[in-house]
Amino acid sequence: MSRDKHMHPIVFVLGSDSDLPQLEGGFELLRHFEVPFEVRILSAHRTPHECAALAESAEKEGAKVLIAAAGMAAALPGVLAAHSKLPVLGVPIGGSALSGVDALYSIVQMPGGVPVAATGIGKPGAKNAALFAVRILALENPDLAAKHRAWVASQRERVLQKDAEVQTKYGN
Ligand code: RP5
Repeated sequence: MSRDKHMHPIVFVLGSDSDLPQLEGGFELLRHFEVPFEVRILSAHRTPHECAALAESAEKEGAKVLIAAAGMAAALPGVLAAHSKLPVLGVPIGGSALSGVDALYSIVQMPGGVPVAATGIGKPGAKNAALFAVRILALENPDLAAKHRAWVASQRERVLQKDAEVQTKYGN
């Protein structure tokens, strides 16, 4: 049986299962958009060969975007980008002695020629990585683009509702 096209379009790779709680918001958004995704735990330092193998096979197996989340000396996004031509989004994980700034600096300081798009640290970064991936997929998926537009509109409505509530409460 051919092994082509058996990965979901979005593949999360986490450096450790201890990173999972910071990614949940991103998973939730992709469930909302009904975009299939999968989650792997592979470390650039602890499982370097498996990381390279996943990145090298991801494109031909159907993945479109790799989201790599890692903390501390966060080499994972860069290693995946070095072994794949897919777009790689890097999410720095917080909670280290340096509060995730270590991971942020590791992820944004890629040498020229090996691109990784870095998000903010932790939970907001995970949500934005998911939304960024949705935007990439929506370029060639009008239904997903429409769902994304509706989600942006609902976000606007939520803020305007809060604005109306505080204006009432504080008698503006
Ligand atoms: C990184 O080291 C992982 O992404 C994680 O954020 C951090 C600590 O990993 P554990 O020691 O909790 O497995 O590679």
